[in-house]
Amino acid sequence: MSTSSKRRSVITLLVTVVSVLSLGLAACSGSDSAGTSSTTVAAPISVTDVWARSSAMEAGNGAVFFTVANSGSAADTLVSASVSTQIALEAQLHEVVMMESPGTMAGDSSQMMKMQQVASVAIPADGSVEFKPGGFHVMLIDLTDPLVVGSTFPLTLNFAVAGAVQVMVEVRAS
Ligand SMILES: [Cu+2]
Repeated sequence: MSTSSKRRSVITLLVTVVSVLSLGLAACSGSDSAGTSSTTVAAPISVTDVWARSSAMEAGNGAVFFTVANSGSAADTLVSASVSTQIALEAQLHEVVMMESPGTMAGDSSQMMKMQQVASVAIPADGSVEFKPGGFHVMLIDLTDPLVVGSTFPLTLNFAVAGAVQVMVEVRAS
């Protein structure tokens, strides 16, 4: 008489660390049809998967992400980044840090994400450092024009040992 129907309850988990996943997706979306390579090698330093997104939360600013790999046996240090004033007033090295929210309600252990400028970023020997949402990034201060998805622009990364490495940044939606 009665159909035994199983009721499936779907539990939605709000995962706040999506940045790791989206980075993986970004790495997989290899659309190399444009003919331009965003990979620049200044051995032993290589910079890959260079992309930028404009940030609605930071009006007028943009963020650039990439992976720096060091295949050498000596450590290097990213000391600064620079960009044409046709793109932005200035490029800064930033990191995102988690802070306990000062005004938390009872039982609420919320954390705030805050970004701050860093003087340099160490690139270990035979290792790599990911600049990604929620972590290290290059902040483009006071964009001259909004970053248009699909456009590209050059960015220079200055390393203590490898010197200036110019990369092409591809603007993506996220
Ligand atoms: Cu920033």
